[in-house]
Amino acid sequence: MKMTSKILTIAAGSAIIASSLQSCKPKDTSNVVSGNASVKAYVAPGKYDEMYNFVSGGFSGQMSVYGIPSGRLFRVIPVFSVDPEKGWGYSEESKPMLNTSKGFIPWDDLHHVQLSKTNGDADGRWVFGNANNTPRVARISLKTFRTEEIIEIPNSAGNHSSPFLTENTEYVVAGTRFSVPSDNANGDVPINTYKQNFKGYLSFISVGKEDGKMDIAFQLECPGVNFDLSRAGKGVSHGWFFFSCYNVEQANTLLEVNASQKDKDFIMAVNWKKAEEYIKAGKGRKETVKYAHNVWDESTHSSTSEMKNEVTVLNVKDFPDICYMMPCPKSPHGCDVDPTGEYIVGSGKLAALLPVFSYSKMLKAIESKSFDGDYEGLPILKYESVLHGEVKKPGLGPLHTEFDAKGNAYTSFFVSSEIVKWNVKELKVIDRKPVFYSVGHLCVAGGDSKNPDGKYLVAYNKITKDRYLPTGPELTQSAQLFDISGEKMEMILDYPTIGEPHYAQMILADKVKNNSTKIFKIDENKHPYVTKGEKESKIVREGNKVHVYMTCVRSHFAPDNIEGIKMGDEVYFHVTNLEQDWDVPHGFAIKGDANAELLIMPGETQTYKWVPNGVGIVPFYCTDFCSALHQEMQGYVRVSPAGSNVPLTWSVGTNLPKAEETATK
Ligand code: K7E
Ligand code: CUA
Repeated sequence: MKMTSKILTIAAGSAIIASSLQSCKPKDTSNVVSGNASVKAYVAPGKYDEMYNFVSGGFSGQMSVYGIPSGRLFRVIPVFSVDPEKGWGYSEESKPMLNTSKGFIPWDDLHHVQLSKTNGDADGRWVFGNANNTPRVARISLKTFRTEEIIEIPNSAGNHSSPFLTENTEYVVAGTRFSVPSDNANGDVPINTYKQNFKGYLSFISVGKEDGKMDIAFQLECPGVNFDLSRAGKGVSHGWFFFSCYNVEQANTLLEVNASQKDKDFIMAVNWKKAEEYIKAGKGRKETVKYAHNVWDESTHSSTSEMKNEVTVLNVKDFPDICYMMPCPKSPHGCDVDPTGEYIVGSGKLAALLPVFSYSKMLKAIESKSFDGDYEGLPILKYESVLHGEVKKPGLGPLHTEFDAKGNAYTSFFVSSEIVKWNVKELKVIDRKPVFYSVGHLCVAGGDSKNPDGKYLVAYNKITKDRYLPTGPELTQSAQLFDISGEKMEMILDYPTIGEPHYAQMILADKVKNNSTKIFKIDENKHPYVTKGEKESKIVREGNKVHVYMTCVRSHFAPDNIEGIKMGDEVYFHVTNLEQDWDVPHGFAIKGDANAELLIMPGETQTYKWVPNGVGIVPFYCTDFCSALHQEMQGYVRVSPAGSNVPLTWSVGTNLPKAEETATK
């Protein structure tokens, strides 16, 4: 009886919170884009956009590339999910990229993108993304717009507070969303031993200055809370990192109620320079773990997956000058640092105000030990002594904040469905505009950098409802573009997006476009199965493995007639695209096979594994419309029964020597 009534109380409480978290529809849904505004988003046919916009795909696991201000979609870059369109996860070369300590995983959930930085500004070299579900960080090349590296993160679960970069891309940082027992601890424990057994790990992944190669430099073992989001300090606060934490109650069930009990959660300030010193001084402990490190090599057009087995861990409890807790009202989500590095904005999802913390006040509070007890051994700084001030009644359900170069901040409000512009120093609201509906992240051009470009803002909305033609129960997620060059924000465009966007970033096109790869030089192709000219094409049988060294060029494959393949064979088509011309990929697909297609870039070799599933003639063809005679770009394989003595033969341009003979057999 007692039990039941307790459950009812919890359920009722959760209903109240849940309903307050649902969005309310802004009143003036009639808000429309004026004729003048549409000109601002207009990019004439044949003209380039001003900015690249890299947008997370959420549960699609991919990253998409848009032009701003037109909102035109240029490319979907496969990252953590297989992409049959591009053969990602299907070609032999790309399969290792999706390998993990648990084997090949075809999907993930990508929430945050981060452009690599030099001196606090995007430098146009790489863009990073996080896998939320099976913790990983990916690095994508902005030369090839291809995922070049994926590193798995041990001791982590729900890699949400990730990937966030320090000012010179010294580290990509990843905080765990779920605290869990560490990988090498006995995890077979009751769930309600959370407080004793669950830990929260922060991972500092180093990034090679020239090649971008990632390596887990060290991990910080922290109290078992949920790390949600983070930002590096910059400028004055370079050397520090800030993480929003929720569930400091350490609840293990019904978090919507049980992790909303306390008036304040925390933003954890981490002195990573100090942590680095301790690591250099050998204070870390080595832990045996298992994680995959996958690297794409542009010269071999292939990837490798290496299993690693050790990380260095520092338990922050043993080093009291690394971590400090700043109280932050009500389940903070976004934790954003302004361009100067002095101000840190916490966005409590359930808070009716926006606290802005001061880095210099924080330093003073640490110096003068202005503490309010501790949280699991980590000093709690007094709220008043670290607070710059609060923005009062800014809106409902603040999530994320970005900045312009004029001292203004822009915050997204999920519940009240609006973007609010406010002045960081004076904490005064300047403007508010409704969005349609329930915005999650927002992105200002360069909005997390030291020198924001501040001309455009995009709101990434969670709910689309009546904005587009209905498409069944689910509607595309909607992005809304604002011109923020003036005092007031002006909405200039709606455009649909791929998957569910969370964070996105924008960069001036000039920083990227001239470095973009056009072709791969065939002379430099070091693929072990490359075929550098048609005359070199051949087929080699090794037992039941058959290697087809194939070329393609407008508009034929060589060879395009193959006989002597038998049931039980494993056939590897190593297809080299001989083109040396921009934007001329060829495709490769084969009838009735459970694999996808290949899409082979100029000068590249890619491999298609085929296990024949029936005796007979099996056609293959080019899937990418490459020339006027694309439809002629095709071929045949003859599959014979196991044990057949049909000899292995291949040709192009002539009928097989034994055509007549075999036809009569
Ligand atoms: Cu706010 Cu996953 Cu960054 Cu979505 S998160 S909105
Ligand atoms: Cu090659 Cu179509």
